[in-house]
Amino acid sequence: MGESRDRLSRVSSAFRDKFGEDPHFVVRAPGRVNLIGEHIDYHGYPVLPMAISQDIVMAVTVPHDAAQGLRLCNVQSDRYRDFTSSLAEFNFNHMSKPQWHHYVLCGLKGVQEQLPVGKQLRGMRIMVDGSVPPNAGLSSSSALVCCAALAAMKANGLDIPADVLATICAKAEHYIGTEGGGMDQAISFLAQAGKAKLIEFDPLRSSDVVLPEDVVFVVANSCVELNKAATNHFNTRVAEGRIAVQILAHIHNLDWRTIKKASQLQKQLHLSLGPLLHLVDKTFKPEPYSRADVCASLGISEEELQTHCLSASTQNLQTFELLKRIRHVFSETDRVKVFKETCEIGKGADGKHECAKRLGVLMQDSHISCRDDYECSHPDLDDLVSVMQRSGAYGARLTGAGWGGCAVAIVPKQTAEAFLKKVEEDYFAKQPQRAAKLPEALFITSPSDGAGLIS
Ligand code: ADP
Ligand code: NG1
Repeated sequence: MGESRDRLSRVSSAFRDKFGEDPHFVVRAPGRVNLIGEHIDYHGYPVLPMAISQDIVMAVTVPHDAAQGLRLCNVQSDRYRDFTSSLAEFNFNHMSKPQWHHYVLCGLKGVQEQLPVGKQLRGMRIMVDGSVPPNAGLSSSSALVCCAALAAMKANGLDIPADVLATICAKAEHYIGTEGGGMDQAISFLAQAGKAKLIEFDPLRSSDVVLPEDVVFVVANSCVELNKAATNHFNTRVAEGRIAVQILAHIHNLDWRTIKKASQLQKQLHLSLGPLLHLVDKTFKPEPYSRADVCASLGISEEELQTHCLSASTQNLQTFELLKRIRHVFSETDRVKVFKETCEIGKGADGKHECAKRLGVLMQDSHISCRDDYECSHPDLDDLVSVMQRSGAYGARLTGAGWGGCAVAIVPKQTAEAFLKKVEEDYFAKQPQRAAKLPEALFITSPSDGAGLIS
């Protein structure tokens, strides 16, 4: 509570220093930690995140002069430079590496698209203050997009329901170029203090997941940063998954050109996850597929491969891992299902320890699948997960997109302090640049509230 008051007063005072007036309102949107269900939201499958207390806050005024555009500033002005723009058009060109203001523009454009044709967003002065570690898998980017959308909604007197805003923001963040799912924006808007959520898609909905009382979740940053929009790793995985789904659809005489997600395929095949996994093992060879292999499997030309299977950023891929990627998608989906069921059974049961142990095993298996099948880990992150496991966690796994960033561990409450000390010694103290990032890089987290107006 004290901390959020400090943040409010910090952003308000930075706003006054910059613009010489008080902000009209302050909004916040939280980051998240995903407990389980990685890289499956864009296949339409449920995920199980919770919001964290780290967030993006924006202090905002709406000038009377309608001609005023956007003036965007950041408390960390040395890292995130001031940006000024008209709101008549949104420029996402030249984004080989997106700048921070592009994420804000995504949120604004998402709301702009809700206005009647010809109507423009009102100008805004915005001061941003963020506490979500950037490029760490805790969704700082979506917190920024969601916070900007919320600011635009308030500034324009609109009243858009949280689930609609979440969908708007998920779509708008695609302007950055990463073809993510909707998990981050959904939990940022739909989170409730004290509750982890099962987020389901098509249509978007959320339900509470009661976590065991005698555990805590600990987040640790591997201190390896990756800006996912600056590499092609993420979209390559999306393309590989899509192609695997399309080949399975083609083999079963479905209209494969209209099927893009594993969940669509599953619905049309009427199969449960076990038989689907069996089918995957039977269908795909372990070696990477060449473009010619994919064309032959689908009975299409190179041109059709480009139109029906590849996105703008994946047109030039030469090889595709299909078996491992789609095996991860189905096995991870199954783990989410079992995780949720285990939490339900664990509620009020005597075997609480057993429940936490089972959740730990699922998290551990999820990490192995991300590391070996989805290949979205990093050696330092693997090391951190092993350290967490050895330090007394029931289980640990990378969280978020991966290739660096954070791990999350489920830890007995009683031994949490000893756990933190051991992880500090065995991971952070080993390298000065890691030690310098403490305490922000290692913390116990509990589910925080979703995005909203805070002043
Ligand atoms: P994440 O896993 O944190 O979402 P991304 O690579 O998707 O990582 O996005 C991180 C980007 O979000 C940063 O490079 C930066 O452009 C932007 N960002 C994050 N936090 C802030 C902040 N406090 N202020 C301004 N921009 C931020
Ligand atoms: P982060 O960790 O914020 O980069 C990304 C995607 C999610 C999801 C996860 C992997 C975006 C905005 N977010 O999250 O939708 O696919 O990776 O589970 O693209």
